Amino acid sequence: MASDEMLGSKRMLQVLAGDRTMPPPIWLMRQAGRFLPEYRALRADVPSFLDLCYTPDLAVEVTLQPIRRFGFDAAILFSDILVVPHGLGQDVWFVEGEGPKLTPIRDASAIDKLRPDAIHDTVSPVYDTVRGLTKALPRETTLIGFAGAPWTVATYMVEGGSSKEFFEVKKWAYSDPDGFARLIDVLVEATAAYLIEQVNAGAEVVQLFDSWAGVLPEGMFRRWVIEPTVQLVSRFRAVHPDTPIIGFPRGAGLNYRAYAAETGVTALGLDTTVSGAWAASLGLPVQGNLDPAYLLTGGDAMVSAVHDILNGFGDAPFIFNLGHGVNKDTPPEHVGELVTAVRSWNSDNGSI
Ligand code: 1CP
Repeated sequence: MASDEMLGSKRMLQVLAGDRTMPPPIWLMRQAGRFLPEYRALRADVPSFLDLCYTPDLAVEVTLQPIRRFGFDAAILFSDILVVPHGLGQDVWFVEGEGPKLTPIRDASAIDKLRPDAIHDTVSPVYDTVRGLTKALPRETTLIGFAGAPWTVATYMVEGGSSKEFFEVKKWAYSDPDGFARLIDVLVEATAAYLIEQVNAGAEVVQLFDSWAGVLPEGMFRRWVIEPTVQLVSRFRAVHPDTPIIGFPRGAGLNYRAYAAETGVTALGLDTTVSGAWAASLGLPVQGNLDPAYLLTGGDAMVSAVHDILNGFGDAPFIFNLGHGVNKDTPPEHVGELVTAVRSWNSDNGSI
C-alpha cells in the first residue's frame, strides 16, 4: 500500500483515494500512439504491432514518449486489450489500416481450445514492461495498468475483429447465454490473473476498458457488463484489495448508475455523453470526459469546453481525461494547450 508520502506526491492516487486536488490530475486515453511523430518513427522499424507490445524496451519507450512531452500525471502501460485472447491461444494479428483480426470463436469446441493456464507464458513481456516503467517514470507519475473488460474482449473474439453491428456476438449471447457465459467466465479468470500480475510487477492503478458496453440493452448490460465486472473486481481485490480500479463502460448512459453502485470499481471513466453534475451524484471519483474532437480544433473552442468540464464536476474527486482515445490526426501542440488549460485553471472564477 502507498505511504502517505507517496500519495502526497501522486495527485492521481490522492484523487482515487477520494480527495479533490487543484488542479486535477490529467492523463489521456491513447496518449501514446500514432498522433506522436516519435511513435510513428519507432513503429516503422517494428514488424508487427504485437511485437511492439511484447518487446519491453520498446513498449517502455513508447509509454514514456507522451510523459516526456506533456508531463502527464499518469502513464498508461503500452500494450493492447487483445493480448489476452492472444495469450489464451487465439490467433490475433493486426492489419495496417484495418485494425485487429482474430480467428472467430463461435462455439463450445473453440472455447475448449483456449488455454487459460498458459496465458502468462505469452503475455509475460507485458509484466517486464511494467517493471521497466517503475524504474523509468518520474516519481510523481502514477503507473496505470489495464485490460479490456470481458464483454468488450469477447466482441473481438467472436466477431473476429472490430464490428459495427455486433450481430455475431449478440446472437450467441442472446440465444445461448449459458454457452456464451463459458467464454465470459474464461475471460473473467484470465483477465483477473493478468491484472493481478501487472500489479505484482508495479502497476499502481488498473483501468478496465469496456469500450462496447454501450451496445447492449439494459438487461443484457446487467448480464454481460455488470455481472462479469463484479466477479472480476472481486477476484482482483482478493489479492490486491487496495489497488484502485477505474471502470470505463463507454456508452453506458443511464446504466452508469447501476455500474457505479454494483460493480465495486473505485472510480468511473466517463464518455462524452454524461454530464459532470449527474456523474458527480454517483458518489465515486470520476474521470473524463472531453470530446477528443476538441483536440482537432484546439484554441478557444477547446479551452472553453475544458472550463465547462472543470466547472461541471463540482466538488467530486476528479481526474481530467477525454471521453475516448486521442484521435491519430490530433496535432500534438493541441495536447500541449490542453494540459496548460487544465493546469492553469482557477476554480474561483472558472477561468485562467
Ligand atoms: O498500428 C498501430 O500502431 C496500432 C494502433 C494501436 C495502438 C497505438 C492499437 C491497435 N492499440 C494501441 C495501443 C493501445 N490500445 C493502448 C495503449 C496506448 C495508450 O492508451 O496510450 C490501449 C490502452 C489500448 C486499448 C484498446 N485496444 C481498446 C480500448 C480503448 C478504446 O480505444 O476503446 C480497444 C477497443 C483496443 C482494440 C484495438 N487495438 C488497436 C486497434 C486498431 C483496435 C480496434 C479499435 C476498434 O475496434 O475501434
